[in-house]
Amino acid sequence: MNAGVYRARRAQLRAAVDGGAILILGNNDAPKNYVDNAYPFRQDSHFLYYAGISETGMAALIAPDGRDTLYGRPHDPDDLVWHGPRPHVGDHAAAGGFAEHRAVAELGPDLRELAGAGVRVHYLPPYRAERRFQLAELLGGDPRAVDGGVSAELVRAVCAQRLIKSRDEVAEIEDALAVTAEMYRVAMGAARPGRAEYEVAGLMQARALELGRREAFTPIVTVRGEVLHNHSCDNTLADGDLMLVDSGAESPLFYASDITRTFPVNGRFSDRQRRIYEIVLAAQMAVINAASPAHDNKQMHLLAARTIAGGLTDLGLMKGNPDDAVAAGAHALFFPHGIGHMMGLDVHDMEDLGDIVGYPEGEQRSSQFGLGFLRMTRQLEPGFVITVEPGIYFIPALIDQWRAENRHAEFIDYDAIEGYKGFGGIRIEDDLLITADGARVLGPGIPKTIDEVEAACRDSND
Ligand SMILES: [Mn+2]
Repeated sequence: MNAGVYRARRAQLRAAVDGGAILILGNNDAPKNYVDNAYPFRQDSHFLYYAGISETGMAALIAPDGRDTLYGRPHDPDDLVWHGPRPHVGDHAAAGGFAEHRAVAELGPDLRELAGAGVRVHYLPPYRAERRFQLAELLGGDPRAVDGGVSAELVRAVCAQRLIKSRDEVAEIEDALAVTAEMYRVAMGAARPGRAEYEVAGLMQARALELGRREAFTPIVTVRGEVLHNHSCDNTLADGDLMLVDSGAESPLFYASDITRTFPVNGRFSDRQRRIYEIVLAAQMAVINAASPAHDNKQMHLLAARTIAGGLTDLGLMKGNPDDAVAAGAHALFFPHGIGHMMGLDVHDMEDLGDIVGYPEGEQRSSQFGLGFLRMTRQLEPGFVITVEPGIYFIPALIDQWRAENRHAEFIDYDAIEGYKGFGGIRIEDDLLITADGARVLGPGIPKTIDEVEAACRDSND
């Protein structure tokens, strides 16, 4: 994006924070096992939003007088040998629309000078331990006091601004989704009995890399879909298994995409898999069709939950009135997580800022199992990008535990679900833009109906 975009974003932020200077720190390399062997660098998302520069050792200072300064590492002659020529801090400053640029070594003295003149320095909550020490050193204080000094005003202002996605940001997300669609085409074609989960994961990652992209988060590629955040992929795919893949590529400007598809390893859903799949798909489509600024996201969650409870009641796995079952929380045995979350530069957008992103101020998370995992209850607004990701899972240990407690026995037929242990899980996830009067599924179509998924599974890659 051009320099004017970043300048305008900073001006809007400055206007939303009443006085003081605003410090947005970039990320440094994060060591894996020693300093020079680092994790792949990922810039801080707030820094990307307000400065647009993906490089280590930088900071942006948004001054009350409107003269913004970019801080960066000056050139070290050795860098030329190890890292090759790279842009000067001044070049970055011009690209980001900064009036001033200085060596990062000047940041501490500059901040202490501001503090000495009685100017408050607003900063965001640190999510890396190293950042706490950096802030303490820069501002002259105790690392243990850093969290207490976070600016609630700045958190509110950044959140309000980043929640609403511009046309250019939506285009970035759709660009990421085009790559993600390719990754799913590969995955559905590659899955077959005898292959390992890691082979499918590797082929998906290879497709992203071939297209010059990285994954936006550690993917889930598993036939044990009932383990919600299953990051191991050592299982061998077997005839009759369902494979659940939750993955997404990053855009050129580091926006995320987040898609889940569940497909049969042998290319054809069994009747039982088909029936459960149709319920999950119905829940997802109900939310996609209903989502608009007229609703809040808790309503969307409960709509999905009622659709799931209704479907499972028709199947004979649940019983009684589905609405009452959802009010009691009985559906959470099968659908224990939330319907979705904000998405943008972060896959869970701004989760580092806390529940202020998804919850109206003062509203606490529910204490009910399942509903408490919902990351967002907010009223939907035009420009929000959210995920819609209902699922049905058969988690043997949870079924046993609830059955032993006779929990919600008036709504759950425990005898009927006994035979579903080993079924795994089904989740279907898309990314949704809220518009003035409805919502639009972002990106190119990725096979989702039973016919589409089975056809994509038949398209072998080799
Ligand atoms: Mn998601």
